[in-house]
Amino acid sequence: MKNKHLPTGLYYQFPFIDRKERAQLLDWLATLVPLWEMRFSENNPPPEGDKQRPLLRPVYWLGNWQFACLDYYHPPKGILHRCVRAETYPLQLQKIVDRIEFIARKQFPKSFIPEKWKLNTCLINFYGSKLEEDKWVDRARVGEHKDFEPGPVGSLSLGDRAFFQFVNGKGQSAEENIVFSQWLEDSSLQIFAGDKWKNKTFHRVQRVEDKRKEKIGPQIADFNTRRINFTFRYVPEEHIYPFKDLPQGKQEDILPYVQTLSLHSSHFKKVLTF
Ligand SMILES: O=C(O)CCC(=O)C(=O)O
Repeated sequence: MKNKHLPTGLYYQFPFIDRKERAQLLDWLATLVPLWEMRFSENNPPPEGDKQRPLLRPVYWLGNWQFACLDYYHPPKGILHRCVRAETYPLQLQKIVDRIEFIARKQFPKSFIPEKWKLNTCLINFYGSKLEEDKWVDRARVGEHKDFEPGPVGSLSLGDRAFFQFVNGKGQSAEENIVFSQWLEDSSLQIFAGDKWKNKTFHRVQRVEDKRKEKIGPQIADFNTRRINFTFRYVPEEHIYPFKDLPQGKQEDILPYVQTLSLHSSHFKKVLTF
């Protein structure tokens, strides 16, 4: 199913990847060791009224890692020392990304695509349930937010389907707040672009079904993954920093994460030897 009746700036294709590509991606995903990051750190403590907390889910980043405690990429002001050079895409993923870029350039007006735009950044979100004091607690959702990286964002979904919405405001649940809803199926591609979907509205994942009962992703302690989503974004190269170029306090804050990553990633192993 393709895009027939979607508003300008939205694209949806199901299925987008075939069974072989899906199987290859799942084999590779099983080798990852995602991080369960804390929102804040020693040098970036919670602001008044907020508190230290783990993220809702484990994540993995490719291209550059936007550590939560470095406050994510948020142009125009929040660009310095937020994106840390990370692993490149494995070949099978790069081929998929090339196809997504091709579709975006073909589907959207030129004005939606920034100069030098390429999907050089990927956030992999692991959605599922967490074991907390002997109870499985559903953590498979994302609250209203914007992806601040410029240009189209591509989103590839694996596993149970997710109910995804664009909404006008943060934290309002009224029906009239909802601008557009879309079920994101296993192996589907969604792309969103342009002022309306990137800047004017927020997006969220309201819920993820629990129907497929398929084991996907790596083993994660006390966590049961039922959906994995890749969002591909663009960060200008000049805003991506090697670990060694971060100020000392920021290096200290993310060092435990980099050490953990280095146990399984040759990229992060090298980072620590310089
Ligand atoms: O999981 C999804 O479909 C959306 C994820 C998302 O909103 C994000 O990574 O910013």
